[in-house]
Amino acid sequence: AAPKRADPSLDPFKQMMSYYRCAAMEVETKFRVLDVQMSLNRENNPIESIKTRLKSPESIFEKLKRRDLPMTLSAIEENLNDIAGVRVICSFPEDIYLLADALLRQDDITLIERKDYIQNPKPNGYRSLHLIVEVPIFLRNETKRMRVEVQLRTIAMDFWASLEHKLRYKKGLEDSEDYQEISRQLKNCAEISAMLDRLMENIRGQIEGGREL
Ligand code: 0O2
Repeated sequence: AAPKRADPSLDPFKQMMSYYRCAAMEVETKFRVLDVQMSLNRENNPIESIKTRLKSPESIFEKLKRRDLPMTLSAIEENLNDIAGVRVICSFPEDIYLLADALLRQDDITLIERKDYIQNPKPNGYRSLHLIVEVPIFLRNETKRMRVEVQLRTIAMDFWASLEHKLRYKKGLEDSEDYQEISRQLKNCAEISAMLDRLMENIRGQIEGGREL
């Protein structure tokens, strides 16, 4: 007789990853709903785009190893908060805080951690608002609460972070003698992009009712 094919839904790792995928979908939908509602009483919608991703198995195992954690599902669920990631790209910095507050006010969302790298940028210049939230997913026979990492950024913050990420992973950059100079230039670009955000927000303030921010 032909060997029985394993049922993929019984693979516990795959099952856990599917729960994280569902949790990211729930959070993405919440932002899409807020985007529609917030665009009703103004000219533009606050969200430019949303990118959802699941951490790859390789990155998960590498992170467990780096932190000296056991390779178990419970170690993943208890310690890694960024298996499911939702990145929300906004038009203006003030929209970031409006969206974050609106999400956190929802009854089924629990805030686990908030890191404001906009008020307090990282030493290299990185800016974004990070939230770790727990959201319920409603399965056939149970409800599970899953953690999702939300990163809220403006287009300018995302532009800088994407290019910095690409450059950081260039082979041997950290060992090169130009590293300090390159880091200084990248930080300078981060400051210029922060200024662009402020200037654009001011223009929007002038257009929408003459309020200067
Ligand atoms: P990827 O490939 O985007 O997933 P932890 O996540 O717990 O290991 P920490 O410091 O608590 O570490 O997390 P933090 O500071 O909240 O940042 C995690 C994520 O934010 C990163 O995920 C990046 O996506 C983004 N990030 C943080 N700092 C930088 C930075 O300096 N430059 C860029 N481009 N992105 C940054 P990963 O897993 O590193 O990467």
